[in-house]
Amino acid sequence: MLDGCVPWPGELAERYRAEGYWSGRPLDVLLSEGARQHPSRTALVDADGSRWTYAELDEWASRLAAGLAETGLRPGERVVVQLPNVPEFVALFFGFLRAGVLPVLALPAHRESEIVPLCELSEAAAYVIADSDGAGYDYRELARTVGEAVPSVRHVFVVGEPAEFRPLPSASPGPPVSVDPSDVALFLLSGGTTGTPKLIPRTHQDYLYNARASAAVSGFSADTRYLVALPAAHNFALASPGLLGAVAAGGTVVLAPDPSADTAFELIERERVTVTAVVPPVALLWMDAAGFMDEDLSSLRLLQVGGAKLSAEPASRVRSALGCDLQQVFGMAEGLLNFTRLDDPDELKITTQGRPLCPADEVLVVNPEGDPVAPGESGELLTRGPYTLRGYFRAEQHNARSFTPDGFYRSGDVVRVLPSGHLVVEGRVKDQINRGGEKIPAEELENHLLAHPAVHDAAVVGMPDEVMGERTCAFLVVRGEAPTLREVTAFLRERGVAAYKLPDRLEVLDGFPLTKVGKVSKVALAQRIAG
Ligand code: J2J
Repeated sequence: MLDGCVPWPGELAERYRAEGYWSGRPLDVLLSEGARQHPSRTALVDADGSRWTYAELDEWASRLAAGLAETGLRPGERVVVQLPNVPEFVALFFGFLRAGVLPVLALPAHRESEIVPLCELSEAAAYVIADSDGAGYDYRELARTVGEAVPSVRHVFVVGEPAEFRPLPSASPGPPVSVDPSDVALFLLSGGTTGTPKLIPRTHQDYLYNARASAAVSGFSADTRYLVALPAAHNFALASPGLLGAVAAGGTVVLAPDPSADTAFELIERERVTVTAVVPPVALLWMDAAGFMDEDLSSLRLLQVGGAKLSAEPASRVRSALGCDLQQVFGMAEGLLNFTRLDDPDELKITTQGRPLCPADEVLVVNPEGDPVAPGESGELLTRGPYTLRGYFRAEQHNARSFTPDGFYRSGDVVRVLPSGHLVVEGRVKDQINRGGEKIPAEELENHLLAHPAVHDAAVVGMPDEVMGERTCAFLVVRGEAPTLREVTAFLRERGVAAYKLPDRLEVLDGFPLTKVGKVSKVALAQRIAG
């Protein structure tokens, strides 16, 4: 396995192979087999209505792969990819797999403070962007900063107007590069809890299983038309089952530039979309909008909701509001995916976050001492399995804390397991805010706040919010005059912090409440602003 990654131990690897979860095939077979089996079916449709068959997408990916190689990118090198939901994302994703070059999937919302450390940590050889986000933000500016700050970045490729950079490379396809299916295919980003980014290596065969098994459990077929409403770089929209699941099933991927009801409903009607995945605030918005918008949503059969907890009340309204079935998905880019099943009773679909995808997923629920709780009691979810990472990339110290000695990933989520095996997510022990599915590592934001000249101490906590689930409150102890929320957010933007990480509220205190062991008590802080 790539240096800096932690492989599965031999015994478990043997089991995953023997039981058929690891097929020993590269991830790219999803597209290459599709192109062989049904070349003329529609694989991809973009927001403007441009369409690509499986054969065309396959050819495009091969040309990109050849272009990447011709540019001098070698197998095993990393490339940070930051693209919106454009067709180039899909073609390039497969192009990278074919060239053996490893994409590091950043989100379009990321800015300098996320992208520079990512490029450094991954020692990225290149950076791929769109020219702009369509709303006035110019990624080429960010690329200039990256180019100056990170010497390993040799190339910047731009979808759109390249300015001084390069367009996406393209060349006549050469012989395929052979890849080891047990090695890394791509890197996903962790939601994180610390001050520095964490990269999640996903191997060819683990991600292939992830996409195929998710597609099966969600009933994907050749008739599936999947709307990519969340960022395609997110594990949910990419592979749970996401666009890779749709390709695995021989279905069609439809790209939405944003998840607004206006955009999504129009595409659902135009393309007869059958399934999509959203975060809870988007589901709430869509349910409200469906009441007064008149697009025809009758093609929609399934709405997947995950990324943050969907409460039972809105969950119970999905069918009447949108005319489709609900599937709750509790997943993580680190691996473990839980789905409610299509044939589960309504009660489970509405009140649980699903059960593990794979029979070989091991789930432990433990108390703060690390001992298993009694069945049905709540505790922290630990997990290992055929598609759950064994360690973050180049993060030995962090790995020692994030994994048990026998390789279970400490999810930081507090869950309870029902007799049926379904999990109910009850909370969290990790120091992270989940703002409508977008994850904010508290320590990272606190470090940025501490850089402000008037800030003596900072503590960030989540506050309950009806729509977002949580919003972010920054508590500050200040020197001299306290800055306003507007000043603080302007300061954070200036530092290149992604907009979704900006605090929604500011509270200034003389000092922080402490726990018995003298640490800042986030529980006490959260209580101050609850309700
Ligand atoms: C409560 N919390 C949830 C849920 C994720 C599918 C779906 C989601 C993600 C994802 C994903 C939750 N109820 N239904 O990768 O493939 C919180 C938990 C979890 C963290 C992971 C996928 N679904 N969560 O959200 O890596 O705290 O993945 O540990 O972004 O989101 O975040 P992320």
